[in-house]
Amino acid sequence: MVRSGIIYDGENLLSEGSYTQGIKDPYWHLHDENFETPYMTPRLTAEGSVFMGGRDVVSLNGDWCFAIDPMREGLRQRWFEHDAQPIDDWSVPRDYDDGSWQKAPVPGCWTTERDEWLRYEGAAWYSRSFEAAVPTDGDRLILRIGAANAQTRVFLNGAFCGLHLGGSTPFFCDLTPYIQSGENLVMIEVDSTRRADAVPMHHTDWFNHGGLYRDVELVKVPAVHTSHLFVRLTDDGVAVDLTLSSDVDGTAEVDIAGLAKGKIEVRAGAGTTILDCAPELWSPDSLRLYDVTVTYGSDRVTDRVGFRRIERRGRELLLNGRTLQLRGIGMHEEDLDLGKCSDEVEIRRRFAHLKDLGANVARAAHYPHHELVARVADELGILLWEEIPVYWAVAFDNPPTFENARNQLVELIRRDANRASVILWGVGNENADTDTRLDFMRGLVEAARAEDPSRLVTAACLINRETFRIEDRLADYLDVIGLNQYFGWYEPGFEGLKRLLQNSDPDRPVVISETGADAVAGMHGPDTQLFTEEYQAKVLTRQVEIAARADYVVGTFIWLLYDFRTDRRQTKHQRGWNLKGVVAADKTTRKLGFVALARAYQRHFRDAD
Ligand code: GCB
Repeated sequence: MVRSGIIYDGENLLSEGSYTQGIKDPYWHLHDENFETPYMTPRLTAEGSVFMGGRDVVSLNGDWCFAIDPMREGLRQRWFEHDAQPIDDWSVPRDYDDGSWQKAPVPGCWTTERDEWLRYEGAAWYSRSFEAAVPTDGDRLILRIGAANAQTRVFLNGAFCGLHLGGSTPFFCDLTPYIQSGENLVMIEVDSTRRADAVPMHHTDWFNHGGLYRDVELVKVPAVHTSHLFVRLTDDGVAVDLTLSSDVDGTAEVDIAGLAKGKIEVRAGAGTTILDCAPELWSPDSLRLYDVTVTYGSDRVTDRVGFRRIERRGRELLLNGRTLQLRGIGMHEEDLDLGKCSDEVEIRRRFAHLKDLGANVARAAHYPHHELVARVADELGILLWEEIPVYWAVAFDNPPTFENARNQLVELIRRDANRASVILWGVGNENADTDTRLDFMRGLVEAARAEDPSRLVTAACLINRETFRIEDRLADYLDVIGLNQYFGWYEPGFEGLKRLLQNSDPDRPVVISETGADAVAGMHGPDTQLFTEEYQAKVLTRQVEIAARADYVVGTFIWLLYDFRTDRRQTKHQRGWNLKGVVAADKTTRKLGFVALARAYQRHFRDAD
């Protein structure tokens, strides 16, 4: 194997050379600061998505070999090329030996794996082998990674397969060109370094967990396979959009069990049909899901889909034609033991708390949560706001940052397009109203609408502290205006909130997308004392009550369900935690605010009869 490297004449880097041929500098890897450049493309993007419903997969979850790599030696020395070399082989760097690495679980966050890794932010390598056969008849073998935070490079058998940007969406890597019969070695570099030009950027109010933290699996698909299937209710019946992996013409069959059957004429790899039928509608009170099967050639995919209509009329929100009020709660994906990992038990616990609050909707903040969240929400009748981490001051003037955000949005929409529970796509959170931000966000709104015309688009906007009005130029492009405001916490008292709501006269629905107050679980005192449970309870009660008086406010999302780790909070009460949860970080201890919020929701927001 030829290992290319840098030829160095003692002073200057001359050119790409070879480590084994004509070695001028055996220490080339010490001098090459462009070591990332060969591994920036190909990019793993939504274009490579595979529709997963109903497919057989081989799980690669389990213990992987693992090492942190703060100096980026894995790329500099090309560790992925050297596997299976004995460590007394003189031709390879002697800094690497993945067989003897420690084991780390996948899915898993290294930040919660060992105390000394809690604040390790940087690159780390995962490696494991698996058995496979070289696909025949044009079949493809695809690796799917549910999510890895935040920048991920995949290598198979020494070859670089692609780079994915973004820490919360699934991505796909076609391994077919590199697969060999028998044992294969996959190595994955996950880099959790925060960056100013990434999405999110380096400054956030949550903890930066690193890891390959969602499922990793292999799926074999035919040469022509379903990349995306989108099934939704329209005025004329059920629309089925099919996108195939290549530009073929043909006919696909669609079957919605107990409801309708039909054909989809596919031209240049895409087709739509509208099935004239009237499904029983899905709603939080009626959890009807239909089994949908689509077959194209030898490719057969399935999904369980609920049909419902979400729309806005003037300043109202309507679900299946009836007024909808959102009794909401924000959630992070964060766990004392699991970090960013979620499993079904954890997800069901969140939703059990949500139901106990009398809430009907969750804001899955501030990035795409585990895909099971929307599946379980479909099954339990909980509505969802899902969003991408365009949070605070992302590099709005940087086109690659926009492309990264757009790609994450499309990856999220393709993943959850068939989930009835998802009613809102959130495209941003608290971004200052500048010209570049407006262009950036308009682009995202357009991308969301192009990908999914059936849902509403929102963003969490800032209040204008000078005019006390809802005044964000982005509002004109949204279906629902989200408003983050913290009267009673960052702003003294509630008069400002009343003024703001009275001064404003939006032409579309508004939701309070965040409000709340920190409380130390177990700290009691008068309801005038900050950080007590009593004070938090008062803020939540007042907030819900005042917001409900404005007829254009169609709901509130309290910030938030559980206390969470965040390094930017360093008061004596917080010490690295945001304490706005109505439940403590143990996910068990309910604060007084929990009961207060449940009461306020019951009193002020009712479902339409
Ligand atoms: C916000 C942010 C959220 C923070 C929250 C807070 O406005 O959107 O991410 O955690 O305030 O607690 O201050």
